Amino acid sequence: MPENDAAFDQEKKTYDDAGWCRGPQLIDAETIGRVRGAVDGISRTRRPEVVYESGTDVVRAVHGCHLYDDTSARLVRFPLLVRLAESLVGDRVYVYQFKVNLKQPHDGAAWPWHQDYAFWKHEDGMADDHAVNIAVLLDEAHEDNGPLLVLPGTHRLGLLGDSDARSGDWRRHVSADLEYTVPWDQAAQLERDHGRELLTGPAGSVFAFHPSIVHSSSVNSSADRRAMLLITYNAVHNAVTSSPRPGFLVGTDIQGVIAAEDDQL
Ligand SMILES: O=C(O)CCC(=O)C(=O)O
Repeated sequence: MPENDAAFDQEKKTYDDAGWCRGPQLIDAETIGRVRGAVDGISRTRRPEVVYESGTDVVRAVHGCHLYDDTSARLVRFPLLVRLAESLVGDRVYVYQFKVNLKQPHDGAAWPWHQDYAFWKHEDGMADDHAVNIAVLLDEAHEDNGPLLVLPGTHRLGLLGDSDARSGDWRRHVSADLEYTVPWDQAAQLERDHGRELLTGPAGSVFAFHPSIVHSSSVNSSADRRAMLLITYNAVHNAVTSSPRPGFLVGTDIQGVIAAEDDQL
């Protein structure tokens, strides 16, 4: 068990109850600037980890950056992020996924209603939803640039929706045409029952959200990019030891991450 559980007591209480929480502090502008620079560089390269909006050359996301980029590799050991993740899952953690969803001005497409754990269970055989998504805003997220929208409390409902139709195509796990979704009418009812929260805030904001929470995000209808970096930390006791999906989508180094001594990138 991590040593510092008590430091995040309030976040853990909110997270257990609502399925999401805000981190206790912002990451400073210089650090965010460095990460943004690294991500911008990666997004200009042609490599399998860079995914485009369907039928365009608009970059939708970059994946697995911690495996080939030093700044991203240091970020996954950032003490605030590792300790928050350890506290929320109650175990040591390793990096299961790393991605940055860029949601470009005007062209950034939506994410339909879904639960992340549906992908991880059905595609990778993850035993339980004992993982956590830590989101770091690299740009401000506001109402018009497609912020993440979560339905509080829905992480306790188990997996919803249909899991029969499997394409075996990992692109359908990262595109606007998602493989496992929660039907819109069911999501609309859940929204009436549970309410909704938009994860908005300045660049440097940190959020955590649960693998089973129902969430979505709309198109970017503004002139402002909305880059959101997501590190999924999985509990070491819940490690996925083999998956048919590429290594940049499913982490294979299942040793627990050791938090850095300080928060210098
Ligand atoms: O970037 C977003 O707005 C949504 C991301 C998301 O839901 C996901 O990556 O599972």
